[in-house]
Amino acid sequence: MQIPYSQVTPQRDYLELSRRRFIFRSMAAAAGALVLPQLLTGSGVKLNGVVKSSYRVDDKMTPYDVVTGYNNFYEFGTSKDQPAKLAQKLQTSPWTVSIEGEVVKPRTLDLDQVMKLAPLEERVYRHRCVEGWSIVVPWIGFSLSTILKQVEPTSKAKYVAFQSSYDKKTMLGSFQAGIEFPYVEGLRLDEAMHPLALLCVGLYGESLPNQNGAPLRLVVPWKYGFKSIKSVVKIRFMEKQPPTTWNLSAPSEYGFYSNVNPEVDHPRWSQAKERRLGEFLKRPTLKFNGYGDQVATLYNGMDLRRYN
Ligand SMILES: Nc1nc2c(c(=O)[nH]1)N[C@H]1C(S)=C(S)[C@@H](COP(=O)(O)O)O[C@H]1N2
Ligand SMILES: [Mo]
Repeated sequence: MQIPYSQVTPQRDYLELSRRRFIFRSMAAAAGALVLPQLLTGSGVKLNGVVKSSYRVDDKMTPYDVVTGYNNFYEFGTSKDQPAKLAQKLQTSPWTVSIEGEVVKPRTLDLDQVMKLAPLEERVYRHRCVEGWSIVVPWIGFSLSTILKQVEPTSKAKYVAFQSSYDKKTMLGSFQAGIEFPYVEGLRLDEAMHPLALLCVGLYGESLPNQNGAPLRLVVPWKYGFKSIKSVVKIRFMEKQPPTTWNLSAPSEYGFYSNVNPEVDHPRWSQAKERRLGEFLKRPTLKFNGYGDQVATLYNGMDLRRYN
């Protein structure tokens, strides 16, 4: 067993967390080697060689138990506490992701190949959900552009579409969830190539827990949370703007771009403020979730009310 963790973590919360989990795992180990592999399947495997990125906000990080216990993952339930339990059914190994469409060299990579594409970085990002809550998470991964460059997009490629895994035996049906499956998302090519767009394989020093989108997800920190698609199996370069799940389900409420914007209200509620999970008072929402210095130029000349 690889404990204790880790060189990647000075923060006090973080050390307390690893201490508690060390005790838990030692107890689990004592309870018998047969139990342990199950406990470690799909989540909780320490990631080695993670380097700290300079992409980190100073905000206090949201505790691990909140990040992994309050989730949107409609395939495994429409309430926030269900994915932590029900996503344990997600089979994360073997896992492959295929990259196709308007490309010179389509490829299918397994998870080991993905993990070897670039050094893993820890990036502490703000994450804003359209429903008004936000969290701060030490994600692990590398820029999405790294994997996109593997296949040589053609000159026709203008957008990138993403698709989540779907297995009707272990996940909700579309009717129960109220949205169509498989979950799909998309970015314009320049958004997808922006260094802040993260291909994410872990959080808090470890591989992604299933409920957070194991084994591979996007994190697009300047957009509302639903753009950060989980458990990705397919990436497709396209000439036309691809459909996206929440836009298909309620086009008047969720646009393709969905940049965090306190000035543009959701038709049924204001987007001006947010509640950081764990805090009592609401705080003002920042345009582009605070990443405007880095991403605003992507949208020069665009009316962000129209392209919301
Ligand atoms: N496949 C899939 N991806 C998804 C979702 C989902 O229901 N299914 N929910 C989205 C929403 S609305 C949010 S806020 C984030 C939540 O990520 P987290 O649970 O890691 O905080 O995942 C996004 N990605
Ligand atoms: Mo969300």
